[in-house]
Amino acid sequence: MKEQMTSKLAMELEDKYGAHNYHPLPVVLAKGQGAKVWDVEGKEYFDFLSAYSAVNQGHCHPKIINALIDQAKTLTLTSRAFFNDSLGVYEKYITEFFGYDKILPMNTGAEGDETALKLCRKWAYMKKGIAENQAKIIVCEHNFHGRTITVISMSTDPDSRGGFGPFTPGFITIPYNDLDALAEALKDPNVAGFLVEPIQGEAGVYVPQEGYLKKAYDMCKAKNVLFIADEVQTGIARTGKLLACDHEGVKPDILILGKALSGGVYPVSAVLADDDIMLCIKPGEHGSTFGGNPVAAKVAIAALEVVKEENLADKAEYLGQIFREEMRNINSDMVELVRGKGLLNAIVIKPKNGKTAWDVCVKMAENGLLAKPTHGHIIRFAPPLVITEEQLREAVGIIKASILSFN
Ligand code: IF1
Repeated sequence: MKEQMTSKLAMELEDKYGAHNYHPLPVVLAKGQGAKVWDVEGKEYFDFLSAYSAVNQGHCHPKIINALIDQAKTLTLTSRAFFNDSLGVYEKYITEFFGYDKILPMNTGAEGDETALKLCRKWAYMKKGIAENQAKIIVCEHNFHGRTITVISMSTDPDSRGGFGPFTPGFITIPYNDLDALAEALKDPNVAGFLVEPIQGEAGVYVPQEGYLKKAYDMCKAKNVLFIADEVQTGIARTGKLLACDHEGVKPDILILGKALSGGVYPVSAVLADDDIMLCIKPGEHGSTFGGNPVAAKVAIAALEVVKEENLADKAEYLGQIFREEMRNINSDMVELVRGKGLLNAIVIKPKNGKTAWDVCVKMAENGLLAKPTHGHIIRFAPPLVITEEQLREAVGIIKASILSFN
């Protein structure tokens, strides 16, 4: 007899049989639709994490789910040993959508970053004339680009990199949002690229000063260095524009996408670049079993069509203004700072009477809203972009009541 699933049982199973590489909030989800999720016992929540900005189009968006089902019943995986009738259609669609010559399709965000690093190094040796194995890539302190060994080799976070050495060489680390430090690092003739998050999500939604991205881009161009934007978390309308770089009119030389590229329905990532960069990788030099598979292709087309059809970027911009305004009006000294762009926002919590950001998140969960602290005292708020204004205002009420309950 199959045991009845309960939240308690689900957590026990994960504890006993799963690696302990996460510390989730004690909430067990069973259903999602739009901006809402439900736990095993049927309690309803506003989802204000959106799987770290992978569910921008809302949970189980019907258009994306139907694309998944239709293709899954037809042809799921061919490998790239052969052509198929979906990949080229997707490649045309996405390159025209973002304005690049070509895409290299992968699956996870980390694979997208790894692909961008390989592409940048190849370009350095083939086009910039840097000596083999001497290419350097500038990265920022407090970056987050994924969990693979080379990606954590760029990390400054002890939790991300501690105990996983030895690390991949060839990175120069500078402070984020510091153009003088970038100028200094760019003096090195072996620098091939600058990899940057337009907003540092994991670090706590750090929005750089106005003009930082444009100035950084111009400085890179002046030194024939590739500007590489990791928009895995900030892309796909999350910050109020299709890409966070669009706020400053910057077109990255290499663009990395992931997460909401599939609406949270399937692992899909992508690296976009023009021919003079992309064609540095020749047949057999890079790839992936699932990269660009027919299901990923059809799901990503549907996910991007939803972004356009439902005007998600403008919605994020409009609702984000309301959200930050409301957060700044909370009458509590626990709210130290509010920052963000579009519907990627965070509040910095000042502990009060021993209560921390974690306690606020537990209280919000009790009150029907899910969010999770990052780096201890920062709570990121990133609802699906399909949330309605009415739902957003209801959610703001929950956040306010939860924080004020500690007064
Ligand atoms: C986890 C963090 C966020 C990303 C950026 C690449 C990747 C990510 C800017 C890699 C992934 C995820 C990873 C996930 C939780 C989440 C996360 F808390 F880990 F740091 F969003 F901030 N570039 N971020 O944010 O993409 O390989 O995961 O598909 O590791 O728990 P991925």
